[in-house]
Amino acid sequence: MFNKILVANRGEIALRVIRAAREMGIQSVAVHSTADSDAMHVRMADESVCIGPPSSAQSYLSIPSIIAACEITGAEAIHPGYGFLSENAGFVQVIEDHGLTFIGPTAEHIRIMGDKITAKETMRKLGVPCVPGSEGGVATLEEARRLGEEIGYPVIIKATAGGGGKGMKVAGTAAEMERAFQTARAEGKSNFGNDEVYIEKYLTTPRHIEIQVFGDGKGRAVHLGERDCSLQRRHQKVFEEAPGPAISAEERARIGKTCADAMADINYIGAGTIEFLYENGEFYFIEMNTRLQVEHPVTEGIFGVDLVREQIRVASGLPMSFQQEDLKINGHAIEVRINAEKLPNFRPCPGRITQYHAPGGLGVRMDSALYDGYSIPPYYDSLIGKLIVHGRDRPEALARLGRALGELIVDGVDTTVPLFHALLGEEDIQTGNYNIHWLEHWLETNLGDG
Ligand code: MV4
Repeated sequence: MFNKILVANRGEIALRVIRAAREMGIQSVAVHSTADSDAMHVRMADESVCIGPPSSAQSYLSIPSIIAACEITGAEAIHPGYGFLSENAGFVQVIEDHGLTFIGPTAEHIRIMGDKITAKETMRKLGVPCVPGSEGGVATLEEARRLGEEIGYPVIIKATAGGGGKGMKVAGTAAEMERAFQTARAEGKSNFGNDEVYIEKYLTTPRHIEIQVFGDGKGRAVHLGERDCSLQRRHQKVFEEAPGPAISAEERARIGKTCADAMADINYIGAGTIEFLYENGEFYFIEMNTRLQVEHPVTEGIFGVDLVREQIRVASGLPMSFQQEDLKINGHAIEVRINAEKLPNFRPCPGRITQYHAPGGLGVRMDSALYDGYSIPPYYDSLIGKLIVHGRDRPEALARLGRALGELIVDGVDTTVPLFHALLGEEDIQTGNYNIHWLEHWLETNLGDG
């Protein structure tokens, strides 16, 4: 096992990794920008290194600075958290070239899943059900038109390098194909330097269901069920739960085994998430994320396992501490993302926290790097906390969420907390009756957002 690891991230996820390391008797090194000298992750780590000015490009994304911080402190491994360098195959390569260990998947797996055409082709060959569509890339408008007729409208054109909804255009009819095809290509080129696109049947009212997988890199892999992350605004998740309210135990076991077997086949190592659209009882693969996700705590809640601890274990060469038979779901968990944003337009709202009080009690987990008097810098993501509740069943978790939100105090900045109070009053939220379009529709109707 490692003696010391470096955490190449900030905020709540940096604390999450430092906490796992401490429980394992591993020393932690924080890195930070000059804007984060007073940040909680710097205070909580055993050591810290300033790696650059405020801009992410010159600090949390600066590979040479992070490698230098490892060399200065003697850290043997790097945990990337989520975002920043977590899915950067070149970073993994540099880490290995310096004799260090990346706590995450191989550069090759990151590369395969980072290109969506390659990811889909790989998953299809592994027996994972995919959205009907083109086999590989579509190079010409003529081919796109032919496929539109073959698949049947509506179709969606996606940039292979796309992300966050960029480089994705729906063509509802043949008449809309030219514009959708050219726009998706142009967005792929300008945002990701890659104009390759592919085409899929457009599913009109699916849920976003993602399967948590975990591998040891040696041909063993398990699944930890699904999360329903359908409640999103502009491709940002705001509310996530596990298990999914629409997924049966039989469906879970079946798609879960398909995913676990696929990961075993490719010797996947560490945590991964296989994203599906779910409609009319069918799962359709769309993408795989080769990292620990923001919403991993809901899975930890219902399975009672520490995913970061497992990541560190397998990265050091140890086996996973559980097998599939050991993984049993207990109750229900819900996460809400608390952002420093002003409603109704979700405008980022950095500033000084004059008072912070975290909720507590049975079944309540608050992952946050806030403290009284902390100033949220304007340079980074507006996520300031995640409130995760666990109950014996979904109604109990919902009631607990309402109770915990009532205890939470974040003064000095606007937050998304009022949104969650309002959502808890909605019958569709109470019954789990929602899909990927529900929240945007609700926001438009109730806040005039959009
Ligand atoms: C789709 C889709 C419908 N049909 N693919 C959005 C971002 C990217 N991760 C995939 N996305 C979608 N792909 C097909 N074939 C609808 C979406 C989509 C979406 C997916 C998940 C959660 C929220 C969403 C909001 C709008 C569109």
